This record gives sequence, structure tokens and C-alpha cells, in this order.
Amino acid sequence: MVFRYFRGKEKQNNKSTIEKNKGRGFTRRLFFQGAATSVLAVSCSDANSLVPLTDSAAGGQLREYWIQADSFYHNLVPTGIDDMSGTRYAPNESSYWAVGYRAYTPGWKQPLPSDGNIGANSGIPGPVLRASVGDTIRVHFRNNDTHYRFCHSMHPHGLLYTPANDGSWSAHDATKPGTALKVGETFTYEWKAVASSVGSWPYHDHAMPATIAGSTSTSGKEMGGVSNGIMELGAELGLFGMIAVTDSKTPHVDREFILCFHDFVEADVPQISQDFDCFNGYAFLGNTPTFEAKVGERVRWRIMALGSEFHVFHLHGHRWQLNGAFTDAVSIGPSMAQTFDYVEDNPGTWLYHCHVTDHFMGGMAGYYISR
Ligand SMILES: [Cu+2]
Repeated sequence: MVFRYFRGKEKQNNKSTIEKNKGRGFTRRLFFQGAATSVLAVSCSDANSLVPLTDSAAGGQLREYWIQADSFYHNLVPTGIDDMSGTRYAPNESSYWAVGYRAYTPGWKQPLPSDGNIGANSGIPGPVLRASVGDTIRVHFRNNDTHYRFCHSMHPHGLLYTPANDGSWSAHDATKPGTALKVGETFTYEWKAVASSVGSWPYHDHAMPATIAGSTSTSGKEMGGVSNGIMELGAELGLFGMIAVTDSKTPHVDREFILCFHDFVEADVPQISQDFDCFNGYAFLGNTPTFEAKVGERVRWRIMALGSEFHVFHLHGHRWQLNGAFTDAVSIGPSMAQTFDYVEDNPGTWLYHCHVTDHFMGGMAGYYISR
């Protein structure tokens, strides 16, 4: 029998399943490898004090990106097993048609290879968009969603932009350029990194509501009594990524980890067999990214969330400073992001996960290895 994670009434079943599966691929000992030593925390650049909305930084760079929304078939649980509970998934139970942002060479000719700047460039999340204060980010965007043929856009958080570069659609101004590109259409956005842009921010699809055939979602009905689609369905399918802005005060780090919290609702995406809670396009321990650092290295996490849920990032064995206080758990809601640094000093294989129990069991767990 295949056991699954369900919300609500059937949760009780799931609990006993986890008991039965104890010792299959996951041991408690894993949590406690390595000795507990004190952690030297360092604070991030001070992005919290009041700064002018616009700045006079002159001579900023132009950071030009060619980005395409591509559709591709994607398995959220590629190993076929949740290392935490031992639950198994056949590929057709955890796969769906995804849409993700990918960075290309000029003219959208060739996808760029993965590197330390843009990340894996595999589509979920999209490429990391980087800027220093004073820089302008110019994105040449093209919709290549040949599977769903939905309209898509790009909308940034944290940067300075005009309404013409906002990328968000509304029925009130339905033909506004850049807010809902049809397949094959292109648009160029320009966004500026100002002093108040320092930190981590999401960008995401903000085109009109859409519905996948077979969807049983009622999310549109909650607002107006009429369901005419799911707002930001494109972002749920994978159209999101991280913006990272630094200034001259941002400390150098040896490692930087990008972590996106996002959730899939079966009612919205009927191709999947249940709801999934994901990190960077993957669900469950052994499938989500494994992050690695060495003792003595300065480590930075940039975390963000999209979707319909609030999350709590927790990393075992470590503490850091955020907003003037020490912590080992950080809450973030949809569209929020956080940046925090520490110096690695506690070797071992550790867990990072969302501490909301539903989400932890629904897939939001991963390994962090310190050597
Ligand atoms: Cu969560």
C-alpha cells in the first residue's frame, strides 16, 4: 500500500504511517551529527535604517538579461521517495507541466549554463537577478509557454520602477503593454536598484488569472462570487525567482544559498496527485536542494516565499542575527524575503525545513551539510 500525505481528516492516518516508516531512509541520529559549538553570528548589511527612496549613485552598471518563460515537464519528487517518511511516489503522481523563467544569450538564442551568479537556470526558480545600488536591470522578456499558451509577465519587488514597467495585469487596463504577453510576444522591462533595494526580493508572473482544464479550484469564488481563474497561476506553475541587491556595505560571503518556498494545490494543478510544499521546485528530503558549507566560511541565505501559505524557515544547529536579535527560525509570508549571514562553525549533516508541521510533512525539508 502506498501512503500519502493528506491535509485535514486523513492526517491521523499519515501520522501512523510515519511511525511505521521510522528508520526507512531517515534516522534521528542524522539530526545530531557533529558537536554543538558556539556560533559566531554576523549581521547583514544594515538595510533596515531609513534611506531615501531614490539615490544619487552615479555611474551604475546596466545589467541586461534575456529571459524566457519556458514550459517543460517536471517531476517534484525525482528520487521517487520522501527520505523523511519513506513514502514512495510514482513519476506520474508528482509530475506536471511546469512553466519557469530561464536566462538566455542575447536574442533568446541559447539558454545560459548554470553558474554562481544566476544559479542552476533550470527554470524553478528562475535566474537570480543581481544588482548593486545604482544599477539598472533591463530584462528582455519573451513568453515561450507553448504547453498551456497562457499569458505571462514579469513583476519585480524591491526595485524602483515606473507603472509602465510594473508587469501586473488588471481587467481595468487589460491591454497595458508588458502585463500579459501572449506566446511569442516580447517586452523589455527596466528596473532600478536604489538604496532601499538592498536585500532579497522575489520576482514573479503577474498576468491575468488562468485555469487549467480539470481544475476544481474555487479560489476565484472567494472574492467576487464568480470563479474566473486563479490569480498568479503562472507563479504557482513555477514562474518566480530571486532578486539580490547589494551595496558597498554588504559583506562578502563565501557561500550564498537561494531558497524559495512555494506550494502546489492539487485543485489548481490537477496533474499532480496531492498538494505539495516545495523548495526550489522540489518536494521532500532527498529531492530538495542539499546546501553545503565548510567550517570558517561566511554563509548567506536568501529566502523568499510565494503562494498562499505562511512559512517558518528553520535550520538545525545554527543561529544568526536578524533585525537586531538572535534567532534560528524566520517567518515569511507570500512575496516576503529575508537575508541573513553567519560564519559556519558546526560540522554535521543537518536539516533545514519549514517549521509549519503541514508544510514540513508536505515536502518542505532538506539537508544542509557542513564539513
Ligand atoms: Cu511552510
